[in-house]
Amino acid sequence: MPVFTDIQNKRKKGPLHFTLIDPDKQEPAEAGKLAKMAEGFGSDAIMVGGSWGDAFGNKLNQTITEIKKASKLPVILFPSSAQQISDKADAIFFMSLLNSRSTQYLIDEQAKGAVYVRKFDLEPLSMAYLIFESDSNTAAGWVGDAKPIPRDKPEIAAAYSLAAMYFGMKMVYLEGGSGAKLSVPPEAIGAVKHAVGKDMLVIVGGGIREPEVAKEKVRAGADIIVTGTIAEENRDKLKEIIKAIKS
Ligand code: 1GP
Repeated sequence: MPVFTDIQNKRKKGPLHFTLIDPDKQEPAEAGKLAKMAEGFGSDAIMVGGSWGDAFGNKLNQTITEIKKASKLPVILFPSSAQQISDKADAIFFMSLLNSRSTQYLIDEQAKGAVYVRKFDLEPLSMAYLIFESDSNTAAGWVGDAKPIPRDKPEIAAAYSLAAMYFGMKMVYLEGGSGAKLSVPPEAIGAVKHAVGKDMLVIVGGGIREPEVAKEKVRAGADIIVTGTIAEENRDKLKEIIKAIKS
């Protein structure tokens, strides 16, 4: 079954949780263990990527291979450049950082990567990526040359999401930045969901460390919650977060 169909089917039953694994943060075997644990806790997919460090080539391939050995969950690439494409994955977030100031992250890396998406027969999941203002500039914001969405301007997030919908994108990822102290505000999530309705899946990630915070994002309108750092820091917390999203 195509990964997008699987996601849509699962979403009909309730909000989803995706686990982000950065190949730079652990050895491939450990990534496999992490994926198995997340699957056991009820996570719905594994995203693989990172905006900084060793997240491409052999390390990327071996990490995905170990994840696939350890779990049955779909593996979706979450690339920060055309270098982060692997034939071992099932699908790829084919994403454009819509609030980047650089054509590199709007379309140039995508053009380079498109050739490999076809060659490797990866399923492209068309997605808008929006980076929010946080307590400090995050790695994703710095690398992606983003003009962060102001936290107190939900209407700007809604307008970009609407534009993405008119471009035909199927998902919008509201990014607080990995490890950020401040996550995406519920007002922005609500404004985006109100703008795009059922035509787009709203994904929210970055700085989510507590079950109540994850639940607050779901109540605001998030279809999918992404966590990365918490699985490295506190595995019990990951279990509680997934439980809160699904309850
Ligand atoms: C980063 O949104 C993801 O792209 C996950 O962030 O590592 O803070 O959970 P965390």
